[in-house]
Amino acid sequence: MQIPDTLIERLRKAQRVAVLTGAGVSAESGVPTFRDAQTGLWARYDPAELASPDAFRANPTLVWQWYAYRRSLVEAAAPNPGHLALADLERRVADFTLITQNVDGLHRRAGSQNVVELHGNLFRYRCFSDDEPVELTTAPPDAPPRCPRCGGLVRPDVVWFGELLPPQAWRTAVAAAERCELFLCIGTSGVVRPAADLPLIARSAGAYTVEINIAPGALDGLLDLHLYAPSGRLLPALMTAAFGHTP
Ligand code: BV8
Repeated sequence: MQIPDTLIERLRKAQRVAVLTGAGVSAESGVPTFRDAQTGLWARYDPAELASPDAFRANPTLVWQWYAYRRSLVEAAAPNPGHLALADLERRVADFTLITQNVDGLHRRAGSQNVVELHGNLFRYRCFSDDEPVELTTAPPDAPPRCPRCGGLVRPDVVWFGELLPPQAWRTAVAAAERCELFLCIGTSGVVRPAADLPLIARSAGAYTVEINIAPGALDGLLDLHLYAPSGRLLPALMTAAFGHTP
């Protein structure tokens, strides 16, 4: 695949890099993307309907089982070469921030250290009533457990539609977008706000912005460069071109 020399040179010289990833970077690990057609018994549900406080209030067992199903998919998955390339890039860049919309934890499993999880994590839990964290050694598959403090329902520690992003995570992400010289936007449809604003914040602050995706989406034409190839192939190729070696 043809990677423009300008990107290779910019990456090789970059001191301040920010990356935003979406579900597309986990696709080659076998984890369905958020807007892939759902399969099996979940085929008839719209993820955006299930990923909401109203859905959990209306049917906590159904929503809990959907997240248990997604945890099982992630537990069966492994980081792919795209995740590994980003962990390698972090070790090579002085000021590197990996911002993810993903809740699957695969960047950390790949070795990324400084990961900003904008939308939470499937493997963390909190009480739906008092909003405090709840430690679970294992998550029961069938129904949400009860909070040991107040007896409220336990929910996954993810950000649902209509909910605020974790304020510290959002501040960290915006600061990284505003100070970086190179912003890579990888594997996201660019439809969910405020995450999708980050590449535009970076560009308006003077960064060179790049989209890596398999198809044009909502960000098409808005960034400096759009490269269309699977991230699990393109990212290792980019690292090899820029640094001559990948793990
Ligand atoms: C907020 C966690 C302030 C849960 C997710 C009305 C009321 C309230 C809010 C709104 C409203 N109208 C609009 C909003 C804002 C709303 C929003 O943006 N809605 C959109 C849909 C219009 N946002 C919010 O609600 C946010 N909060 O605004 O708070 C507020 C509060 C109250 C009132 C007003 C405002 C919270 C958003 C977070 C929602 N939670 N996830 C869970 O995962 O279950 S978002 C969900 O979409 C995903 O989890 C993911 O995080 C996010 C983005 O999806 P992508 O990662 O991009 O995945 P997708 O499947 O879409 O695309 C995959 C891409 O990969 C594709 O482009 C594909 O081509 C590409 N790809 C595939 N394979 C590959 C590849 N690329 C490269 N290589 C490959 N191999």
